[in-house]
Formats: sequence, C-alpha cells, structure tokens
Amino acid sequence: MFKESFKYYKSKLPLPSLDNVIDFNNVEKFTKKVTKIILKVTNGEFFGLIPISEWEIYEVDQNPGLIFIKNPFTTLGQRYWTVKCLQEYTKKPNKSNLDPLNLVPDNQEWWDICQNNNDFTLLEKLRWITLGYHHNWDTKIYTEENKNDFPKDLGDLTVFFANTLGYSNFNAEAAIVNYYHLDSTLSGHTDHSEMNLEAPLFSFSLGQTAIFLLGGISKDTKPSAMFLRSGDVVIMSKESRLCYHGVPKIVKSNTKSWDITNCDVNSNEISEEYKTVTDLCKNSTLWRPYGDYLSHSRININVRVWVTKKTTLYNIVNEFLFVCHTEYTV
Ligand SMILES: O=C(O)CCC(=O)C(=O)O
Repeated sequence: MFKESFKYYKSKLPLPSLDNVIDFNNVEKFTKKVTKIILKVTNGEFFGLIPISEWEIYEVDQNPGLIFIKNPFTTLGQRYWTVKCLQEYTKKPNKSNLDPLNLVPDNQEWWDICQNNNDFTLLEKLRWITLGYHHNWDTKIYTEENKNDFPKDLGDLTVFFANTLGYSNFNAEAAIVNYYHLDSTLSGHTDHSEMNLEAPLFSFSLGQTAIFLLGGISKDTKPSAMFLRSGDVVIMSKESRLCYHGVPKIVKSNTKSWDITNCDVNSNEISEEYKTVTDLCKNSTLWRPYGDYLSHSRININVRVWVTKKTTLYNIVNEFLFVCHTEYTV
C-alpha cells in the first residue's frame, strides 16, 4: 500500500490528483482527518519563532503520535536556518554525500565555490549532510568514533520544541539535513538506527513544498499524504516514530514565506550568538543567493536523539501530564 501511494504521487504522467493531500492551510476541508490541539504551555520564547500562543498545532487522526506545527517561524527565523544549512553546516567536519566525489578541495567550501563560479551543477549535487553522530548509510549505524559536536543553535532550537511539547529530557545528538530539488524524491523508509527510539524525531522544512507520506510500521498500511511547506515542523513521536515515511514529490510553492517582509527582519534585539547570520539575512543583496536557492529547492532538517535515554520519575509524570487537551475537531 505504501509503495502504491508513493508511485501514485511520484507519477509525472499522468499527474496525480492532490485532492486527498492534507493541506493545513485549508484544514476546513479535512475535518474528518485532522484534530487541532492546544498546548498547556503558552509562555517561553526562542529566536526566530512566533509566540507559542500563536502556534497552530494538529494531529492526524490516522497517525497517532504525529504532531504537525504550521510554520511557527518568523521570516528572519526561516532565513537564519536556511543560511546555516547552506553556508555553515555544509562545512567540514560535517559529512555530506559530496565527500567521496572529491569535488570540493580541502581548503575551500562548497557554498563559496558554487557562488563564486556560478556552479549550478555542483549546487544541485548536494543531497544530504549529517551533524553530530553521523549516520552511516551503508551499515545504518551510529558509532562513538563517527561523531562531531552537534551545532549548539540547532540543538537549542530542537530542545525548545521538545520542552514545549512536554519532552523535558530531549537532547539533540544527530541530524540529517536533506536537500531536495523539484525532481527529488525520498523513498519510503523507517528511522530505526537510533538507540533511543522512544524519543521523538523533529523535522523542519524550508523552501519548496513536499508531499510527505506517513504510513504504518509495515508497508501494508496506506499512508496519509500531507503538504509540508516552508517553516512547517513535524514531530514523529510515540506510535508514529517507527512508521514508514517518504517524500514522493516536491511541488512548486506559490508563496515565499521566507520573503514576506515583516517587522522582525528589522528587529535589533538579537542576541550576539545569532547576530552575524541575521545581519546577513537582513541585507537583501547578501540574502539573495539563499533566497534563490529556496525558490527551486527544499531543505529538511531532521533531528534525532541517539544515545541519551534518561528516565526519571519527573519525566514520566511530565510526559503523562503534558499533552495539551483536544480543543475541537476541525
Ligand atoms: O524530507 C522530509 O520531510 C523527510 C526526511 C526523512 O524522512 C529523513 O531524513 O529520514
């Protein structure tokens, strides 16, 4: 069933109907599939995010454990993470699919070469990088020998989401950043290499829109299909953590939420840690190549816990008490 749906949405001829793809911009149409949830936590703030009280959060009824947060990022927030994923996280010692191809000389950086030489071919060749504990794609295992420091800013962002959702001991330890173009796909798979499979997985999307499929623990379950747009956050927790998922299609977005000029692009109250990159984001000339990249590509940051598994009475009680209450079924 998963394979059939994947093939259906991937098809170019004929093009699939997208009528059944859950669209969180149009939830009224999916009243029988989606439930809005309200968090008990309403205070707390983090750089680049709108206030928690304004977050729109949903569960998909067919996929317990899947939590969807409709773009809680500000324009500046989306720009910041885009720059980090293109210019910063692509540097060594982080690993990428380009490493074995020897296309980037040791003393140079992928992003700089692409920009200086206008090298679109090299730009499009980057498909993934890994951060923290590096996923070994052949053995599918993580090891102590194959790890680097996890970026503090991305760790802090993910921990903020985790705490807000009631996962008080989350510690970001491994991430895969996926780079998609308009013809890219990611076939159905489960993420089971992490030692701690109880911790949720956090997925942040930037740029073009994905059709995301989430099925069951075997490929026999028909998956739900949903649009993931720029800024959207998906959390795969509990029952959905080990479910099959994949991206059969990237669709061209008709809006550019990373380009809507709202007040925070001019905000001056940015802490030192974020300042250098945010200054770049606020400068339209310096930002242009990153905006150009997003206009034909999608970036997905997928953050996981690998080893940490602290079970305390506080955690158990907290996770039990968490959850939001269901406000209404839309
Ligand atoms: O791109 C996405 O939304 C999903 C990525 C994913 O499934 C993965 O990295 O394991």
